[in-house]
Amino acid sequence: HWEQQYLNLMRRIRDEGDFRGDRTGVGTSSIFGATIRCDLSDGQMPLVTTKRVYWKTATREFLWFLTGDTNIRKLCEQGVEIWTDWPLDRYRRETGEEISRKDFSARIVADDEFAARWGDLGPVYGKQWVNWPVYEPAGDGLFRQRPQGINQVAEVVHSLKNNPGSRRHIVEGWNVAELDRMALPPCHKTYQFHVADGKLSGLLYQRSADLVLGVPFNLWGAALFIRLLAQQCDLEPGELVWMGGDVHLYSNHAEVVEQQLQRVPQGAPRLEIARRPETIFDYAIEDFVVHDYAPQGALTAPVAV
Ligand code: DHF
Ligand code: TMP
Repeated sequence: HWEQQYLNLMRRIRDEGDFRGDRTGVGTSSIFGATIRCDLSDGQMPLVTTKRVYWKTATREFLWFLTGDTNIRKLCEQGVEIWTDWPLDRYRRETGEEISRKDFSARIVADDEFAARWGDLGPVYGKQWVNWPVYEPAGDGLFRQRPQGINQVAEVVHSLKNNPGSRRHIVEGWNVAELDRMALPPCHKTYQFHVADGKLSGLLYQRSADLVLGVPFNLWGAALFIRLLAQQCDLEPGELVWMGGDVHLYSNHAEVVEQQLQRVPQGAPRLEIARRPETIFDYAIEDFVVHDYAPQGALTAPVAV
């Protein structure tokens, strides 16, 4: 079962991980290279049951990626604060102002100019997924940016429908030329899809994985991606293969890790998609219903910025 694989990985990193001070200064135990396989048949989803995971928040984040937006404003408007800490950190560093996260988020929502100035994460996931920039020769050795970039998601829908056997169904976030303008270089950087026997499977390669906080969201997002593509392309959901590069546990999550490792996965949550919109870009949060989700108690952990 996929959640047992998740917990086994957690235990292995706790017991055998290599300790290092990391970029954030918090410190992690880490291993390199791991896989989790999740069966998506019959509506099953990799939704962690050994603690409460806010699947609606993760879904709102995913739908936000599909709009191509990279400003946190639309997330804050919906009460989604999972990206607020990075713009907030920059604001505090550059202005020296002591503002609470709540006040910062409220100001992002209320003030257009403030949101434009401080709310953008740079050309992160959404931008690269649906509007990867393209430069073409403009003569005189100059280059000009095409008004519309490449929509990798639309292209994958097209290739899954018209050439399902292809080995090139890929959505890539790692735009080397733009990494330095991103608040964080993409963690869930590469998605590949595969069709066999009428079933759509997907593989996510995640270069860096916060196993406690990020991965439950990333598993959900990747599975959701497969479900949306499958619905749009008249395929059945197959399997999600998650692959992590540097998979780690932050030192300040040790207590939560101990608690979670004492728990046993319970039940098999299923996702129902209530409507089939015209395109993959037309889903709304109301279209998603989760059945049989009775998570164990919430476990909260601080996020390393
Ligand atoms: N940095 C680090 N150090 N770890 C991350 O997982 C991470 N994830 C990012 C951006 N930077 C990151 C984007 N995704 C949470 C979950 C996912 C996420 C960012 C944050 C999080 O804090 N989850 C809490 C609260 C959820 C909520 O606010 O609803 C959780 O308990 O799941
Ligand atoms: P890094 O860029 O130094 O690798 O730091 C990014 C941290 O955020 C790292 O702990 C991995 C974590 N992360 C996830 O696990 N999932 C995500 O979706 C994101 C954005 C970050």
